[in-house]
Amino acid sequence: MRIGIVCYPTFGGSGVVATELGTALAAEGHQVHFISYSQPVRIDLFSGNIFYHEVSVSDYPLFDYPPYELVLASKLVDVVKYEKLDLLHVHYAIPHASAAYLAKEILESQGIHIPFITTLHGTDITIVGKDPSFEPVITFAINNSDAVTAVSQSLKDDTYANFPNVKKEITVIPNFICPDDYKIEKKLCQKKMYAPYGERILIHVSNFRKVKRVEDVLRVFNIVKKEIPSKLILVGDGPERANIEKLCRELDTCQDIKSLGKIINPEQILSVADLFLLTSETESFGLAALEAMASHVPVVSTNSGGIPEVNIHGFSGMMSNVGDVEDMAKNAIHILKDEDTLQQFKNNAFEQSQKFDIAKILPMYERLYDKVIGK
Ligand code: GMT
Repeated sequence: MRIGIVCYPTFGGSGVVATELGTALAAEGHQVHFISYSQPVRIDLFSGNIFYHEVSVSDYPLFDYPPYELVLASKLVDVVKYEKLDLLHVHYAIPHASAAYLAKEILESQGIHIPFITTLHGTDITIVGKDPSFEPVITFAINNSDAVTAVSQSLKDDTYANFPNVKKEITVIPNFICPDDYKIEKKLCQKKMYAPYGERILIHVSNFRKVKRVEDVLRVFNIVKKEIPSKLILVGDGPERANIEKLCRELDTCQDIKSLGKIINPEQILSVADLFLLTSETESFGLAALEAMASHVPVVSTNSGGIPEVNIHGFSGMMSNVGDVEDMAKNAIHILKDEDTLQQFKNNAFEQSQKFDIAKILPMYERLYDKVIGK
């Protein structure tokens, strides 16, 4: 099959999922064409079946807001026609779904039929999508997709709740991990570098947006480290970074926190961690938590959105209400307090992550592709 994948190229979860999915499809023998405004960080163009088409946005002075959606639609028309694609799979509704719809209509007028699938990832529905000014376009694009998927049951429910005029059937296809990526050697010397006296290592990976409540990560850590000698590693970057630096000074915890910035493949650093903290206000799935679990790292998280579909309370980690830093710290201390408990949680976290093995998830997408192209 010849598949066009439209995604954001950034470090965010939807771009990672799209990239890993495309890579796995290419390994199965499909021809995969990524279409984005910059090359997605994790794609391997040497693998043979993977192609990349860049959308270049014109900076003509008249455009205060460059018309990305229109340029993307034109690019889709071009790539579908000349690469003879069988279908388009767009990740993140805004503006990818409406651009795909426009491309589909243009191609239809030229006698070319191209079905498109929209995968909803989270903030396109829960945060950005709730802005009423987007509602009619998102509703229309979802209803007119040939198929729609959501990465969790919670996101599917949120879509129907936030967009009452969405009538389209939504299929839940959860996010996944590629287990081979996590078969890496634990480097003891690296662990010692971050925790020279055998302290526990807590970790948080995100894009440091408000929705992640990274300040709660610091507050939880501040309580934990008073009970258990520990260090905190922060991976990622984003708009909240300056506030976080300010807070670590206020709490006087900077000497125990290491900020690593953006890392393309976080598996290596996850492999030295003992506990992952995910304090988000809302999270449609929580791919970062799943990646931690695949690295044998249990998760202390909030219980919002789709997180309970990934993190099982008392098994792979523990959950608390959003903002309840005392409870999250209590849970972290419970998991970290002794070797046996920690080892049990680590084993369970890994076991839970294997439910999301790409080998189980990929066929769900392939079946959907067959269905929309009428195989
Ligand atoms: O987490 C973000 O803010 C980025 C966002 C994205 O689209 O890149 O992540 C969303 O999609 C991920 C992949 O499906 C999910 O694992 C994240 O839970 C989801 N983020 C939110 O819902 C806040």
